[in-house]
Parts: sequence; C-alpha cells; structure tokens
Amino acid sequence: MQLVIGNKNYSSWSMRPWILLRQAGIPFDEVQLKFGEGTKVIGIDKYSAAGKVPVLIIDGEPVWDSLAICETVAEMHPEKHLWPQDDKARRVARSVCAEMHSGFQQMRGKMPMNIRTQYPGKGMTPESKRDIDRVVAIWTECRERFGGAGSFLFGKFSVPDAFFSPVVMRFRAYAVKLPPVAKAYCEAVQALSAVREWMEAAKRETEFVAEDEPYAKG
Ligand SMILES: N[C@@H](CCC(=O)N[C@@H](CS)C(=O)NCC(=O)O)C(=O)O
Repeated sequence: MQLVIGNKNYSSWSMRPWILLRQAGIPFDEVQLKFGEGTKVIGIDKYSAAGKVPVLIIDGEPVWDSLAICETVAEMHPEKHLWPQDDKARRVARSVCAEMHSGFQQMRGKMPMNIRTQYPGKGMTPESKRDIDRVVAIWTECRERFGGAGSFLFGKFSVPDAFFSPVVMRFRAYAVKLPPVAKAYCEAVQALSAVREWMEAAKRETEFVAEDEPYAKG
C-alpha cells in the first residue's frame, strides 16, 4: 500500500490518512509529492486523475479523497476498531467527520495549516470565529458523551481524531484561545506519536508555498 501525500507543513488533507495509518500501526510506503505553481501537486497525474493529494494506492488502484481513504482503511482493518464500536457513538463519529470534511471554509481559508510557523492572532474574523466555536462545541460534546476514560473524542484514538488533527495544528499556529476541554484535547492529539512524527518532518521542510502563506512578510 502506498500513500501519496503533499508537503507535510501545509497539506492538511494529507495529514488525516497518514495519521490514521501511522497511529494504527498499519504499514504503508509514503510517496511525497510537492506543491508547485498555484499549489498544483507536481507528479500527481501518475497516481490519480483527480489531481489532488492524498491518494492511497492499493494493488495499483487509487483510492482518492481523505474520507474515502479513511473509510477504506477502517474497512480493511476491522480488528483495529478505527471507528467507535458503539452504534450511537459511531453515527456521531461519522457525522462529525463529514461535517469537518465539507465545512469550516472560513477557518480553513483564514487559518491555513502551517506547522513550522506561528502567527498568533492572525485569521481571526467573525466568520472564522464562528467555525472555531462550532469545532469547540463538537469536541466538547464528543468528549462529554463518548470520551469516557480516554483522552480522545470517542475515548480511544479513532478516525475523527485523525480528521481533526490538522485543526489542532491550526489552533496551535494561530494561538487560538480555547476552553479547558478543547485545550486538553489539543494536547492529547499533539502527544500522539504519529502527530509528533508528522510535525517533526513538517518542521524540516523548506519549501515555501506562497498561496498557503497569507501572513508571511515580503
Ligand atoms: N476533498 C479532498 C481534498 C484534497 C485537496 O484539496 N488536496 C490539496 C492539497 S492539501 C491538493 O491536492 N491541491 C492540489 C490542487 O488543487 O491542484 C480530500 O479530502 O482528499
């Protein structure tokens, strides 16, 4: 299995399946492509007609889009329980992943993921604040209803934690002030070995992608 990803510093969509696979201990070969002019992914045509990362290649066949990839990985590894086992919890888990997948455009646009740089306070508009408040409400509800004794949204690490890991990176980069439950959740995500590994690799990258750097000087 090969996972095709983009720049670790910037590619929030790539981060989700990479974190899921790595944290679950599922072996894969990483193929890293880099963003070129206008964030086009250089060399992606060889892997997917959709032209975007991430892509998971299984037996030569591409699975594209982070949600499809995470669903596929969970289906291939039922023993890993990558979705919560309880029916009600699993329905909510799927819903919050879908909401994350299709929404939060203002937060995404005003606060692009940038792991190696800190821009405290940047990107905070009334619209991005509304998105942030909704993320915090999701996290609070999941932790209260399904967190139990674990540190993650549904207790133990599952697909939704992989889905929200890029948001944790955004809150860190833009120093978003959070209530205690959300702050503790961000700390738990950042302590995951897979997240630490991704962050360390992102910090070593040197490519500068202007489209993803609205707050860089000069
Ligand atoms: N919905 C897709 C979005 C993927 C996406 O937009 N990826 C960006 C990089 S983070 C990309 O490949 N952009 C290149 C382009 O648009 O040409 C997913 O979940 O995988």
